[in-house]
Amino acid sequence: MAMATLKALVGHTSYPSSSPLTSSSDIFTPSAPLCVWRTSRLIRPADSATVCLLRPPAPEPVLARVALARPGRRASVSATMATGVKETLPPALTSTSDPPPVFDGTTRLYISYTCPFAQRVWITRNHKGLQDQIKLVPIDLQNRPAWYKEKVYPANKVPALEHNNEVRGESLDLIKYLDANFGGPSLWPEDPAKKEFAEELFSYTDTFSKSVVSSFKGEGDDQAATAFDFIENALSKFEDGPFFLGQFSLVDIAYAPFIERFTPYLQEVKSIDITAGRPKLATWIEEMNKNEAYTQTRRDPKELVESYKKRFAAQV
Ligand SMILES: N[C@@H](CCC(=O)N[C@@H](CS)C(=O)NCC(=O)O)C(=O)O
Repeated sequence: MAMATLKALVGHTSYPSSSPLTSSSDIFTPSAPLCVWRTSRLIRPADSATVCLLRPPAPEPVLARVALARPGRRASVSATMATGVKETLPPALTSTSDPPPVFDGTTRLYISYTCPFAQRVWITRNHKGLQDQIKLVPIDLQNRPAWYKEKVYPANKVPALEHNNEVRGESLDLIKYLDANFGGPSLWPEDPAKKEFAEELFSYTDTFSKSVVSSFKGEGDDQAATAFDFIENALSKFEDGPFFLGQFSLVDIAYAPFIERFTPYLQEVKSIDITAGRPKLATWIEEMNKNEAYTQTRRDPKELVESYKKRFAAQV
């Protein structure tokens, strides 16, 4: 069961990617306080990064359809929308790209195709069927356009959401914001016990990531094991479904991009199968991999492993 789960995770062949003509990065940082940029004023500044994972240029995905991949032209890739319709993903904007017409009334989600924090908001947008209402604006973080910091989001990070003449940041705040302010299926529970648990699990996300990343840095595997045991226990709390709160919710979205990255790296570099002895986690991964809103945002696990290896392998 555990190996089958891992194969399911590693064996899929179609991933979105940033433009093969550009490079991108992903950087892990803990959550910072809510940032809202109201056309000209930053209300609360974002925190600085403490743990970073810098990704090298993404290789072309195995089955991504690449259009216009000629010198001087930008490439775009396709992904299946939650509705079953293919969404053409725009190329990542670079230092030479013109800015979009910011504050023209369009709702824009600024992401990096490789950023796990941005991926949370991207999944939420997809799951709620907001592809037409929220335009994706991918940014190449390694070759970032200056206008992004100057005109869009002074914290200069992704994700950021431009909506109603404001730009908001912070992935966990943003997924709640999307859920509360846009249509589509609700992803936050009504039940008070589930609500309380959802908040608890939101608060644990940074501890989870830091604990696992500490094992990548050669600080021992105990903390990582404890973190995955916490997840297994959390998945056991509600019996009415395979997800953290029973039914699929923002909590699953908050964890998925990180578990997606940690699973293949731990397997390949440390021969640790995180699902061994954790049947709930194995089932959760299987269920997540059936969710199109998520799978269209997923990265190639080989690429994830390579990028982590570059950063951490020497320290293991
Ligand atoms: N706490 C933030 C973290 C966002 C974050 O660190 N994003 C990274 C990319 S994965 C970023 O934009 N880094 C650019 C930088 O720090 O300059 C969130 O949850 O949204």
